[in-house]
Amino acid sequence: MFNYIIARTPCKALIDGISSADDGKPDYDLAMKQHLAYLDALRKCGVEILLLPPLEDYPDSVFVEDPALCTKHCGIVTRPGADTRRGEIDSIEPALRRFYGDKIEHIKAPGTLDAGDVMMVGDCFYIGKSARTNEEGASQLITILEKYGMSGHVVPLEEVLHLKTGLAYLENGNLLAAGEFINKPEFAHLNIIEIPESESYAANCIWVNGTVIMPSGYPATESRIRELGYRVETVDTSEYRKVDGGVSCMSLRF
Ligand code: CIR
Repeated sequence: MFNYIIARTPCKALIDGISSADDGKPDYDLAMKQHLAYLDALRKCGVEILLLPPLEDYPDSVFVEDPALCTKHCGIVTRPGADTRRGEIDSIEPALRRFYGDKIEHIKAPGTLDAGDVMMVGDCFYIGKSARTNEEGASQLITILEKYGMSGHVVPLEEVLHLKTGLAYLENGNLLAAGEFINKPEFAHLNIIEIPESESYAANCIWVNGTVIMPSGYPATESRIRELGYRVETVDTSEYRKVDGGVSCMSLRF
């Protein structure tokens, strides 16, 4: 069960967020509307939301998933791999302290880690080694997790930005997987739900207390998730997709 969500209102500079999508810049007004609808979908899942104010100096700061990792036992302030995002940690740490008190840990230089590369499966965390998360960042995270009785395992990735760009754990042993993740031996013990290439963006979903929140417009994926018995909430994330973001990136869930 998740009780809390941390999210951040998108700033106007979102239109200058890092992008590899080649799909134009986000429309800020539409992005705001989509963000409100996303928060509504979360509220329906019975969580309390802490909404942080926009940070104009950080175009990608709506993607709160990357500068922090929230576990059952501690909050971890990461060290984001992109220079333009590193300063986001200064304003996420006070938010974490409200929930975790002094149980706050940090990823330190030369480690880098975006928590979009970290997927929680119970007490075990899979850590993508990516363009944003380096070996040192991953190994620091494993040390922190072990200190609190949890574990971490590194998964190299090549094709996508973050581990959770192509994977979503829906609890109960069910894992949505797209592209390079479909056949990874690390996940062979889980029930893999294969996302077709044409819907690969929909692999980025979140499970929140029995409901799966997913992007709208991906009917094959949606029906597979429904067949598994989940309640589904769809949200339009078109403006976030333009800056490589999706459903998971816009919240911390714990
Ligand atoms: C970035 O490149 O950092 C942002 N434009 C997108 C971050 C997406 N975050 C995530 O997948 N956790």
